Amino acid sequence: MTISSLQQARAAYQPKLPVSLQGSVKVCVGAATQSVADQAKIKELFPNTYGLPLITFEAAGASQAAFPAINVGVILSGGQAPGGHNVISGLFDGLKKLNPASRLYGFLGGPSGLVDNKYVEITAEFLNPYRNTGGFDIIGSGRTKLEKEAQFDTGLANLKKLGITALVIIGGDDSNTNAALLAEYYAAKNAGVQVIGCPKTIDGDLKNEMIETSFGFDTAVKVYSELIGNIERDANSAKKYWHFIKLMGRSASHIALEAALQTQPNITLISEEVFAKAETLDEIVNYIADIVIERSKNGNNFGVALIPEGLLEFIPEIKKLISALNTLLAVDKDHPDSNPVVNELKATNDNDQKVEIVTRHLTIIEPELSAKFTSLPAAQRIQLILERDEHGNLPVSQIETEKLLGDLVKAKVKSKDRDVKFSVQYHFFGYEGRCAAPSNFDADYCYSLGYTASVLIANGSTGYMASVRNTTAPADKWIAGGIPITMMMNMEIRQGEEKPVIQKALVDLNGKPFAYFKEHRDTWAKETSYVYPGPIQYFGPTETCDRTTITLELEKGK
Ligand code: FBP
Repeated sequence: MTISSLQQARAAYQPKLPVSLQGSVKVCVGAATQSVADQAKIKELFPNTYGLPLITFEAAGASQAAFPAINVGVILSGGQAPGGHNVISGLFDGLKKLNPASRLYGFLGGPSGLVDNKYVEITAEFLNPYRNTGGFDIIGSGRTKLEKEAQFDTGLANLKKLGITALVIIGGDDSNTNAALLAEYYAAKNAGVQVIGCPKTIDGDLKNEMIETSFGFDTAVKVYSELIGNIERDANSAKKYWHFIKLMGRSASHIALEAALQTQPNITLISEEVFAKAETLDEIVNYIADIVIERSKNGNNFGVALIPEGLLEFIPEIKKLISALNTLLAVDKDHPDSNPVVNELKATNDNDQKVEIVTRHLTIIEPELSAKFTSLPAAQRIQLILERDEHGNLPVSQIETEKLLGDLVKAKVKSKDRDVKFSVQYHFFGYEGRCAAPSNFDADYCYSLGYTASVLIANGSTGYMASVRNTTAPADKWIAGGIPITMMMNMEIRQGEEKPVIQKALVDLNGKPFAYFKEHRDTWAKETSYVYPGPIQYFGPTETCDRTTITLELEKGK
């Protein structure tokens, strides 16, 4: 493998660990836990893994007791997030420290690797070139949902073949929900396999009191903020374009909010606020158009607007439409050919025909929504009927919300004031940040999470998520331990069925990051208050290189 000079330099970086993990570890067992809601139901569904105690690690004075060699499996699940390779590095180093004869196997291509028995042994030689690098390419990732007993049983048989007694699942809220189901299933069967989760997703929506942030968020937002800053500088230099930038984050607007805090653009839409205020598409367009006109009156025919990719699903009228389309296009995985609408769609490659088929069926069940569907531009209509993923999600990253808004704002501005110049450029930042070389924060955080998982395994824990807290302090003061996954769960309706799931953390409209943004956004809209954060710094003073996100700092009262 040819590697860049930055990669060479980063290969020498030794991620920082909390003091508690630097030598022998003392395991402190805390109080029993409860799920965040629906306690009786979650308890009934997880009789073996409900109510487990919190676990915290402390530095032990005594030397570590001998630990037998074990075999462990690891899976990367879902979208890429910077730092995944370091979780594996931390897990590997932790396991080898406990017993150099322990082995780590990586299942290939995500959860499906476990079911299809596709794996590779992760040796030091194989792992070393991936340390501190971005990407998930060491073993690949995938979005197969591990939720059926048949998958669990096949997986177990494959784990047994390799003598694996513990499995680490690195994923987002859905994947960790499935980790909890797997942990419970194996515990109920006395299968002799522990399951540990790790909190991953650039979206930043897997967080709570015990999980301060999901890994990858820090790096991804820093990459987007660098790019947004560059665009702001271009906008402020040329003074002739508005830039509409869509930012990843399937549902939650944490990325858009953090990027706004880092770069102070003129407009940032926060989906959660749109939903709370039940705003219509027209109201949003009106809000943007008014800012465009006001800036133009001040001689500023330019600006930057950030749009979270999940926005459409948070506009109540469009949410209703998407939900009706989800029902219309739902595919039963056990009977994939049973939906006549989907079969009709599959029979044609012509987009106009596809839209016509959907409109016809929608008119029969929801005539009002059919009218809303028809009112949208053709490109967005076809994007709204794209195939859903295994979790039933609409692939929002493929919907050009920025263009939809751009077209509508153009028309609105013209209707309000014909003399206002409005010329728009479109961008979508998502994939650019997901595989970036992890920031120092993510490199350290991920390594610590992986290392924590190895200690949880040694402790015999199952159904836990690795947790590293106090992350706005220097890394040696971080608090490592384990949180029972059932503690983060509640019951939600998913694809028409009530299911136990990890609560997704959307932007808290009463939280400090949003409050700060709200206090400043009108000034940022009128004035040109851009901040240009520049690229992630890996080498230099700790205040520059180890700083985490503004979101985390505000949440932690820094
Ligand atoms: P995860 O929740 O699996 O981490 O993925 C998040 C994400 O990056 C979203 O921001 C984005 O909408 C989606 O993945 C894109 O998915 P895909 O990689 O399948 O295009």
